[in-house]
Amino acid sequence: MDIQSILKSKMDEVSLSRLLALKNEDANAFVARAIELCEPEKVWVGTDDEADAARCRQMAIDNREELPLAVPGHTVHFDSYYDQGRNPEVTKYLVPKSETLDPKLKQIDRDQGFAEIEDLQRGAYKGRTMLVRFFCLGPVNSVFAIPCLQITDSAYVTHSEDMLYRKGYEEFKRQSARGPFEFFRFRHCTGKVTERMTCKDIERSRVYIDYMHNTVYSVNTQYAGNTVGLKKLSLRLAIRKADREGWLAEHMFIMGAHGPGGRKTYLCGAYPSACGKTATAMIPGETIAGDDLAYFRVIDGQFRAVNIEAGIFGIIQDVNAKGDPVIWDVLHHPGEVIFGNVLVKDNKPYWLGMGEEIPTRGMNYVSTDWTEGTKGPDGEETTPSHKNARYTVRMQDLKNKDPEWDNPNGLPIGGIIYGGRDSDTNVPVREAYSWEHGICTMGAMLESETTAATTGAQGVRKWNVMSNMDFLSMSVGKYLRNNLEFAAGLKRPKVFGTNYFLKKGGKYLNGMLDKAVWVKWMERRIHGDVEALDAGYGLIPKYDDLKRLFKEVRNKEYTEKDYVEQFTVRIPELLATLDRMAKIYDTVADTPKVMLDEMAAQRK
Ligand code: SPV
Ligand code: MN
Repeated sequence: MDIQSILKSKMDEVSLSRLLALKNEDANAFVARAIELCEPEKVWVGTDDEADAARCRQMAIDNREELPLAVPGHTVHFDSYYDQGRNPEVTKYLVPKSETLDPKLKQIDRDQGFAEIEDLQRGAYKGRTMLVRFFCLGPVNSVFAIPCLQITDSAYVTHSEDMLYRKGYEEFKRQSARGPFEFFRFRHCTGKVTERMTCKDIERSRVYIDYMHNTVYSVNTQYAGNTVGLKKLSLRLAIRKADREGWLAEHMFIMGAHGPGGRKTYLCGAYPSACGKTATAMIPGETIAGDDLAYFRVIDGQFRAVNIEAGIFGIIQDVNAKGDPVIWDVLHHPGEVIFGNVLVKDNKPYWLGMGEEIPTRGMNYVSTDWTEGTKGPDGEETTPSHKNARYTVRMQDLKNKDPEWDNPNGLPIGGIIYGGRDSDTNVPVREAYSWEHGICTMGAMLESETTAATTGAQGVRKWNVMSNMDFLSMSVGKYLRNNLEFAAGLKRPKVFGTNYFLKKGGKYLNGMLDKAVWVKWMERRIHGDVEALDAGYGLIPKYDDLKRLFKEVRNKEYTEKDYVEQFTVRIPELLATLDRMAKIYDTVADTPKVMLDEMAAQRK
């Protein structure tokens, strides 16, 4: 059958005319192929109309992918017990025979992988409605904008995208009218489900990335990090596109840090999952422009970044009234919120660290009738809410959103932060001597003790370049070189390293909100308001400045003892880090020379 006939066979007049109005043959072909392969009962095409978003949300409720909660607008979604985080084990790049990909990246021969994914997706939409939606990474009508086509049988996926991204149907049309353009495309199939609407065929879960064709296929998956095309699936494609076009795609938040006299300085921050990234972007008193994904471009000679998302898919554990008042508020008032993998009792969501008593019985990621002590299907201990339980909210609903967060030209960036998680090595905050020093010894040497945000063992120290390691779609060396060379000759942001997780005798040395002080210090440093001490591996704050800032920001006495405990330069541990990194970069085929030089200088 030709493409038009395939489309006509499953679409009503409205959907067909919506798709054809785009005048994009590439899009038509991608939709037709999904119909042929996945065999949906029918196909529905959405536009930017709010009614279409509402329809997807209602569909998610009608098919029980989401259950309504007591507060109007709130729903809960459960993922399979085995699909509670990104799954690097089954996420692979499809590599054509003509290319060699860095062996550090999970990969499979393109022909073999493509055949496998087609097999797994064949007939996967039988008896279901195939949803076709258009969204946009970055603001529409902007140099940053990348239109995206999402195909899925999960209304929850499209509902999440409606909350997390800008609509892209009109943008798609606009760009189609100008001639051929690149768009990202995603084909997701939930696969077989249990009566709880959670994935059954976990053994056959796959996420395959075809970067040669700007396409990602995902099957037998439902956790948003594995299914929502525009989130981490798109990041892998964007890193490639950025490489071709001379910009950067980063796993970073963007925040406005407020200084004296009404001054505001934008900071970006890369932190591995569950290392305080969203919490930093949400620091009370500052403004948030984005919490997860940023694209960098040089515009009019300025280093600028944009939040390519329009919402937050945040970790809910430890969100409480005291530490995160803004999110707490959104999570307790009528309005659209999706809770993921929390505990539900009497239609009310509960999670670990919420600062309230949590029921010992309820519905959660393990069972519809979970009780304390219930073991998981794998015999493991379970918790009332999963450690990677999440909330999905819109930027527009946040009281502390930066007024400029949606600026189509992005925001000028004054500082970049690389934040790891270690209990015994790095000081809470330090500043790089130069862009190169920061990229190499803070970004490229970023390590973190693993958390629940990805499947696998927790608490293991893991190397995570710029916190982007899971999403690198090219060699580590090339990615580093792109960062090193970006905005050369221009005024670049200052680079900082943070660590909120130093411990002594098993206890954290810093309070949850001490990060507010480090942010103020970085803001002051960017403008040269305060001096710093040379710690040999970067510049660290002077005691008097911190004492004053702790008083100002936290109304807290900061003693010399606190300072000495936190800012002691731990030379044996730092040398051990360099030893680990020397070993790692020895195995990177294309380590830039600058990286080796910076490591040697650091050791000295
Ligand atoms: C993260 O874990 O970094 C997230 C959530 O932002 S996920 O979509 O799983 O990547
Ligand atoms: Mn993330």
